[in-house]
Amino acid sequence: MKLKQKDSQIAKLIELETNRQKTTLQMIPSENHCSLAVREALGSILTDKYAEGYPGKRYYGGNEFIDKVENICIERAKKLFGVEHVNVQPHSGSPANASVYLATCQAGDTIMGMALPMGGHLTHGFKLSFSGIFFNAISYGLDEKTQLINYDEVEKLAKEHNPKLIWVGGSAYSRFIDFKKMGEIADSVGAYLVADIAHIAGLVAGGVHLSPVPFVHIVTTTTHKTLRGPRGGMIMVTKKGLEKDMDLPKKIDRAVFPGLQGGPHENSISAIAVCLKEASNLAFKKYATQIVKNAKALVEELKKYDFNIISGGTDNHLLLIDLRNKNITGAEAQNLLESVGITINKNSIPYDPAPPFKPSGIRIGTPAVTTRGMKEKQMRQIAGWINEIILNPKSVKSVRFGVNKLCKKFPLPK
Ligand code: DSN
Repeated sequence: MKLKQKDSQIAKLIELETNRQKTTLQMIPSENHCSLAVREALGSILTDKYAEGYPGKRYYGGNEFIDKVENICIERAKKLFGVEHVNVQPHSGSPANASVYLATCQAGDTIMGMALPMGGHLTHGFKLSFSGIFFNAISYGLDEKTQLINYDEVEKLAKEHNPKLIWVGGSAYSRFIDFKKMGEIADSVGAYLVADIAHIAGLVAGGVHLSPVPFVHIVTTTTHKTLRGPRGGMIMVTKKGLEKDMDLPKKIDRAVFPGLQGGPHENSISAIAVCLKEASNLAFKKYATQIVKNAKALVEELKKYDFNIISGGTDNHLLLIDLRNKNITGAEAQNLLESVGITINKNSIPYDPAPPFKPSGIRIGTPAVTTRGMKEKQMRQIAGWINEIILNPKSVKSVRFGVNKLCKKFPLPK
């Protein structure tokens, strides 16, 4: 109400975006709908407070309650993921990963990560990211035939290049990750192993994906994807991490502040605390289980329409489709699907012959539609619409009508 009076232009755009989210299906795998409780904490007066430093050791006065909030958030994260130390201050995933580099590496060191076009992340050594600019980044990829991580190649590259740090995790990898195998490889060359679980954090918390915690030294994550919190990031140190380097918690904390960031966003941290509480409930386990069931149902139905699913399936919340047999680019499919209210994103496929801006694939995820309460039946319906609109772009009106009806039946969470 206040916003409408003070800034009608922004109020109107927020209203339009709210309506867009209500009336369309959000199927970008890295997106979700957080609860009103999370949003209430995020929009709270905590946004006004400076709190550089850490609980009990701040550079500003007036942090009596802020300290409690941050400590609760840390304790909830430690318990949920079973780790020894957590920093909840990174503003998001990239700053979390940058802080890990700052804590463990020197500029020029060799690092290894999954290549971006194979499903990795920008910060795992991509040439245009700080991680590829300041470090000697070696990329590993997927097996061309199976489209799965090629652990033999990872091992060979690790032995050849002796990296200081190895990343495991990605943004477009739909299969289980063998953290144990990665742990053995990293140990054999004495490297830090860091699991970036931004995409699967909610699945790990919900017990439907193997936790990396016993096998890696550090875990980073965002908090707004499958974990269903506000935008934010966390860095966790495991028992194995402490065994490798007792000072790792101190190094991580110093890297985040004052190394990389100034004041933490305590409103976000309070909202992360709320989401961590939600994620420790039984209902969240059911939610995580349903995300995966829905992704699998989508895969099975799309296969019936002859869609070519990368690696033949999914074990998590996302699927990647190679559209080359459908004679349509990822960009064209993204636009077409958007016109009927299905929001997905174009994506490179492994060994993609097409350029990244016009890739051959699309990436689809089920976290947000599962939050709305949709199940396998609705996934089959959505797969049918995806097929229909790609086969016959003239069917926009009828498909849009169906999507609208479905959205009304499954409103956004309260
Ligand atoms: N941008 C995120 C994603 O969409 O997967 C990764 O950071």
